[in-house]
Amino acid sequence: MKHHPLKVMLLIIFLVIYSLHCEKNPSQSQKPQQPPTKTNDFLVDTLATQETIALFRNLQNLHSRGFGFGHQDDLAYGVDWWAEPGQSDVKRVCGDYPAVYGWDVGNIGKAANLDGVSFTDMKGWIREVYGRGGINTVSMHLANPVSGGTAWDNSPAVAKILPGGSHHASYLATLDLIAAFLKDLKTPQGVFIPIILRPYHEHNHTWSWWGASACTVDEYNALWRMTVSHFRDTHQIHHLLYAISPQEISSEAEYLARYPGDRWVDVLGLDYYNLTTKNNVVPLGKTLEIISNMAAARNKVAALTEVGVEKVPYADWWTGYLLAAIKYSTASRKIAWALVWRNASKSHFFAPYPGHLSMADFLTFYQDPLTLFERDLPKMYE
Ligand code: BMA
Repeated sequence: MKHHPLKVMLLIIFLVIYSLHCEKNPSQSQKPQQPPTKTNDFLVDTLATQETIALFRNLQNLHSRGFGFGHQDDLAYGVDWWAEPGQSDVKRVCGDYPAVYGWDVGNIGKAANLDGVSFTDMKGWIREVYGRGGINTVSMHLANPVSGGTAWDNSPAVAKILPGGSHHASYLATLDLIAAFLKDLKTPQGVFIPIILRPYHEHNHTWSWWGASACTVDEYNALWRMTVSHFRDTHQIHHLLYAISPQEISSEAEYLARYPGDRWVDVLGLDYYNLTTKNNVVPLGKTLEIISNMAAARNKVAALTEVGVEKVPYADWWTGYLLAAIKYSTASRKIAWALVWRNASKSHFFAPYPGHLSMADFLTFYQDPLTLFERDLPKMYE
C-alpha cells in the first residue's frame, strides 16, 4: 500500500506534538502514582520495610533470651591490626563476633570517616554483618556545619541549619550524602539492610554542636525531626529505626527534657561512661530500669547504646561492673543491647584484646546466659 507523503508528514507532526504534550503532563501517559502502602503503625516510619519491622519486634523480644553485646568499628580495626578480613578483637578473645556493630558517618563525603574507616569498606562490613544475622547501628559525629570544625566544636550551629537558616541548604546537602550511603546498604538481592540510626547523641551534655549549651530544646527537637523527615520523606528511606541516646541521666523527666516526641523515636538509648567505680553499678542499674520501663510503656526498645571505660583498667569490669548493673533488676535486664566503644590503640580501647587483663573476666561474661553474641541471636530480620 502506498502512503500519501502529506499524510505521513501529518502523522509525524501529530506524534511529535503528542509526545511533547505527554512529557509535560506525565499523568497523560503514565498511571497515577499509588500512595505508598502503610506497613505498620508503631514505628517512626509507617512505611518501614518488613525486615526493619522484624528487627524492631525481635529487639523488643530479645530480653527473653538476654541482651546483645555490641562493639564500635569491630570489624574495621583493633589493637595492633587494621582492616583485616574476618578480624575482630572480640572474636580473637572469645571466639564469636559481637551481636551489634556500631559505625559512624562523621566526615561523610570524604573517602574515610573521622576515625579513618573507608566508607566503601564500611558498607562491605555492614553487608557482611547482615549476612551473618548481626545488627548494625550508625552514629553521626558530623563536623560543625557552620564553623567547619569537628563534632566537638560546640559553637552554635543548629539555629542556622534549620529551615530559613543561612546554612540550611548546605546542611541538607550533607544529609543527602548520608542518604546516599544508606541507600547503598543493600544485599545482592536488593533487600535494604535495616540500620539503627543514632543521630545527635549525648545531646544533654555540652561537648558537641548539637549539645545542651549550643542549642535550645526547641532547636534540638526541630533538628531531630528535620533529619528524620529528610531521610524518611524526602529520600523515601524506609530501612531505619531511630535511636535517641542522652548520656548519664537519672530520671524520666531528665530523659524527656530534650526529646523530639514518641512519634520520632523508636529506641530509647542511654550512653554511660561513669562505670569507673562499683558505686555506680546501682545508679546505672536504676537508669536502665527507668529507660526500660519507659520503653515498655511506649512500645519502644531500650538499649545501652554506649558504655565502657577506656582501657578497661579493672580485671572484673565485665561481670563485676557491667553485668552487675544490667542484672540490677528484672526491668534493667530488659535492654536489647549494650555497646562498647572502639579499639583504636593500646591507649584508647573499650573491648578486650588477647592478653588484656580483663580477658578472663570477659570470657566469664561471654559464657553468662544473659549475654548474646552473634551466634546466640535468633533470626532478627524475619
Ligand atoms: C570518641 C573517640 C574519638 C573518636 C570518636 C568518634 O569517643 O573514640 O577518638 O573520633 O569517638 O568515633
